[in-house]
Amino acid sequence: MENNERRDFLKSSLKMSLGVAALSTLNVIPAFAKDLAEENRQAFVFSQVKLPYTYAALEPNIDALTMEIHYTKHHAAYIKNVNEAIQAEHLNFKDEYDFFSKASTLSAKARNNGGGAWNHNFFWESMQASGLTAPSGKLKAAIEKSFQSVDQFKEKFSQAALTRFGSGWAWLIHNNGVLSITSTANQDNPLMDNATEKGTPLLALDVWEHAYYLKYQNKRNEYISSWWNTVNWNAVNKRFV
Ligand code: MN3
Repeated sequence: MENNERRDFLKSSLKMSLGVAALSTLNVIPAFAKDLAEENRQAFVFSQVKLPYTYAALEPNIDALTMEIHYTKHHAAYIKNVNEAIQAEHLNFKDEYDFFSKASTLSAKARNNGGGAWNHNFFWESMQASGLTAPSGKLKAAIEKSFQSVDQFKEKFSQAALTRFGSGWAWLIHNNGVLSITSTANQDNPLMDNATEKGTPLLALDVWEHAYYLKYQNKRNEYISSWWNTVNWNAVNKRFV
């Protein structure tokens, strides 16, 4: 080894050993690893809730085959696709509220599938096989204040669901305790920053044809009136805090 080579070798060996020593004794984490740790800690992904009843539990209002296809095919696909988008696009949100508050910045894939993922979780948990059959307490009072009566509220909500053109959702929402009814197209929801009417969702109805066509075909009105028999009013009461 010539002198110059030997000097370079010693220099680089010294650098390497100093580097390793610094890492091991001072617990210094390289910047790239720190960024990665930060990303892993914060990355939010959607998950599918366990269906709180069997596929047949909502019969005859919603048939078992529709429930099974809706949950295992449609909803599962939204979950898979939004999580693919989150990974591919390096999206880094704290939670679903953070995700939807930036909906206007999202790709169509992230926005549509994120909406589909969240809306269906909310929808499954808005229904029940048996239990409380009407709103009560604070929610009942707020409904009567905004819509005069529970019946009038149901009528207005049904109209919003019936008149939503094409595919979408009807919603009962509140803003600081004040209730209103709105509807959204596609898989949009009232948590999105660019929603026509924003608010905290209390109740949702899926009026995509996949939600009712096997049993009701083109009779969306019959689906809507039967669906009221499945509403989990205890869950809706609890959401209104
Ligand atoms: Mn659906």
